Amino acid sequence: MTDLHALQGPVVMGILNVTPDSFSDGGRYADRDAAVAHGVAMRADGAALVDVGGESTRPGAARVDAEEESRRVLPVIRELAAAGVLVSIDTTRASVAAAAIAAGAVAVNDVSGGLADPEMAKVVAAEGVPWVLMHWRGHSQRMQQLAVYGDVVAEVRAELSRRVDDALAAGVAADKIIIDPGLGFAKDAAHNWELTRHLGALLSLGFPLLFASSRKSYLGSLLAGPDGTPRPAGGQRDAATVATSVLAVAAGAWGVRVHQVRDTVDAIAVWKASGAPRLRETA
Ligand code: PMM
Repeated sequence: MTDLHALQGPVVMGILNVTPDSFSDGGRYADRDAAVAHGVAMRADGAALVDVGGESTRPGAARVDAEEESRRVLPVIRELAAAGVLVSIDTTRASVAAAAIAAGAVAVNDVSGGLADPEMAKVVAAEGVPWVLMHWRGHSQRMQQLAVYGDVVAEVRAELSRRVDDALAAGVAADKIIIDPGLGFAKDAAHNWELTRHLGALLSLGFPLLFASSRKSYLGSLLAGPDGTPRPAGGQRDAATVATSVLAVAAGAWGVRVHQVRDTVDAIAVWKASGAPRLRETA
């Protein structure tokens, strides 16, 4: 099985949402051929992994059923795998993860960190694939109500630590676990920035960390116009995405998850060439 931890880091994961409604690229890659072509292009741009998702997780998004989710992602995963692209499946459902692995996916990216589906840990343990455990407090419809913290860094760290313990107890190997702070998931802009400033506290759990700021709404707020209108998603938050991704890598993140791969790969090349030390080594 692919050893993601052995990939030459920092790893850039390219986002491929095969959904009609994702917040920044919704609809663009709902067509199978367009989706496959985009995945192949992201690999050519330097993505070590392409993260295929069939259910939008934007705040307030309605859920799709497992059949529809599978119908969207499986043909795309099959074709990308056949083209030699390393694919992760972005799902909270064990049945979709299992089908995606059978179709050629080499890793599971679970925004619920195993909470949404009790079967997920069993599938991941049995398949022996890497598993991204993201910090999560509830599905999209209600997640912004759950953005309440006394100390966001300490609470996210403690909740992620519990997700890791549950994964290990279910038989998932420690060297298959990757953690993710889950920017924007039950977090407001101030929470996202606080977590970005304190990635070291999360890295001290001892696992590789994936950082996923790409085109998120807190960057739209940061870049709001003079009248306070947030900068729209699409390509207009990509420079801010690159900047936050490089900050994360410099702080010790193992990888970053982005829509626009090439600029992030270029920026990481600059960071590497500069010889600037990592503030903390990746676990
Ligand atoms: N964010 C989205 C979807 N999947 N997966 C991980 N591991 N971390 C994230 O922060 C994350 C994710 C949000 O939607 P998008 O696919 O449009 O970025």
